[in-house]
Amino acid sequence: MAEKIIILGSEGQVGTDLAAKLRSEYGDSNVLCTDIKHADSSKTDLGPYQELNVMDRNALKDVFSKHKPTMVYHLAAMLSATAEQFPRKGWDLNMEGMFSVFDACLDHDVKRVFWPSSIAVFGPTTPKENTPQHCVMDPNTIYGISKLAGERFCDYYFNRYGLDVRSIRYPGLIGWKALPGGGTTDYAVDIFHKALQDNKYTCFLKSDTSLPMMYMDDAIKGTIDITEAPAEEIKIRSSYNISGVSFDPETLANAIEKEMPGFTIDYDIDHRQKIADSWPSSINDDEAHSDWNWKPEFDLEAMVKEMLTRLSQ
Ligand code: AKB
Repeated sequence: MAEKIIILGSEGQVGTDLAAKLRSEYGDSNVLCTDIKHADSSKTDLGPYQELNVMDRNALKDVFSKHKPTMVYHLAAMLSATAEQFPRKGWDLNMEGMFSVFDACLDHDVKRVFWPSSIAVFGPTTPKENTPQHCVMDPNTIYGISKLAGERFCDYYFNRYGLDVRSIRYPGLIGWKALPGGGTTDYAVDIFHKALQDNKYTCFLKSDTSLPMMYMDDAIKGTIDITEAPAEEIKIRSSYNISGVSFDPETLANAIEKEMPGFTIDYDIDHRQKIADSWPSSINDDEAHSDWNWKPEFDLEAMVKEMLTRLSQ
């Protein structure tokens, strides 16, 4: 049977790249993109699109009844920095959105669901370097708390109701097709835009704040690979650590400067520093390697070259 896919939150940073990749693999008409945002014809001309709020259970029911998805990618969420400004709204969207989507999947016999977690599930007393899959997790942001609770519900829905949820803990994601919105790692995308516009960048994190990051192509590959892997390979039913590259703003700025001589960075630290300080600086992803063959392709140099080339086109 042909796969029918629904992406919830398709207008976001991950959704934009994921939609393009899934449509090229499965055909435009087999991938329905949905988002709370109104999309203009530059998006709706690319394939089926529907405005949809994931918290609206009746609307979800209508869309699922009509399109009969076999796979669902649920990406709609509020990221770390915005959720700290609106904690209650962040919690409601991230949790209630997840429940309404998981329940709709159960009601409509959806074969598989992808739900993204984040490195934000870790906290200040988590081992910072090479953070293992299983360790102390004490997130102190509302986003991290909602993601850790969400992971427990992935495991619960799988064991209690048999819902085949797949999940990975995204690090900061760096891509050129869409801007991130409201995250702590957003500087690592913004810096490329400002480098090309002004040849300088003012960073809101300290120069030596090392965080786990990943080029978007690797993240999309990981997302699709885990969702399509045979069920017996998925041994962790909460969420998998995955790792790409780890770097701090100064190292990234140096790598950009190599490609764009004269590029400079300065620093104006804000509230996001506190969030970054509570997260790991690098991630151990041995379980993802051995269970479903995860392997990233982009290192820092390749990513910088690709970002600058794509954005200047
Ligand atoms: C954020 O910064 O909030 C996200 C994330 C690491 O999940 N990019």
